[in-house]
Amino acid sequence: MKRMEIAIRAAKEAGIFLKENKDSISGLKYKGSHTNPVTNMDVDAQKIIVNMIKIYFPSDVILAEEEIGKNKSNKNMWIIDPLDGTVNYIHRSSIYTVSIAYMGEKALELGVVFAPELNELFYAKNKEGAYLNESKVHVSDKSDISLALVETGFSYKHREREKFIPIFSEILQHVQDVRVTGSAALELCYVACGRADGYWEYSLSPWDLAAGVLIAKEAGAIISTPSGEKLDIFKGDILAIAPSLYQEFIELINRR
Ligand code: LIP
Repeated sequence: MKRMEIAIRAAKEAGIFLKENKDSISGLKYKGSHTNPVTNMDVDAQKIIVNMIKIYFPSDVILAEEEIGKNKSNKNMWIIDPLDGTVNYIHRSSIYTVSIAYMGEKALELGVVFAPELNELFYAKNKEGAYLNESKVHVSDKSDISLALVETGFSYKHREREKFIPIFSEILQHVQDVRVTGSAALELCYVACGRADGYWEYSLSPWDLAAGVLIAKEAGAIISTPSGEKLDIFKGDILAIAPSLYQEFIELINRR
């Protein structure tokens, strides 16, 4: 059994579990502040994924959002967000995903993002293109930033939110519109399939980013930090954007 097959099977099983048990949310806790909730559903969805991986790849290392004593490696491991969009989920929104990636020795090897209530499965393998369900996807060819629809998100950390507002204001004045969906993984996939022309956000976790970054890259997006440096998913600042918008967007976002 190949890792991609297990990743897709696990994402679908965990996603269907989340969808079918939305009214069984309990054990609502907060990690640090009221803006960062965790529920029994995050933990139970993660168990579905981790148990399946351990059956087929018992010696694989796993980094998962709700894992106690998270592994300290940064390669040859699974990177899992069992429920990306937790705030949306606890408010009964349908905008949430399961995100599963595998980081090899030098690069991300596979990424799977499943949105169960949208019935959308995004996936990619390194150097093999990006797909939505059975169709190959590509970033948009937008070149006029005033006509660009870009996505972003608000950090759980209050001090980050205060710093973010001036940047948000600058971008909002120069693009067609800005959207915040609450799931980094889905926002990266929307850049991959051209529904959005770019996405940027700060202070994310590696599990928010890993799968969506590979999918967006394989669909032709330029991937960097918002300041134009090489992305490190373990540092959490991300820009994924259609190539023809990159230079102008970088200049805009670094005015503040
Ligand atoms: C969320 C991200 C989102 C970000 C939220 C949160 P979670 O991940 O997907 O983009 O704005 O602050 O980090 O916590 O729902 O897995």
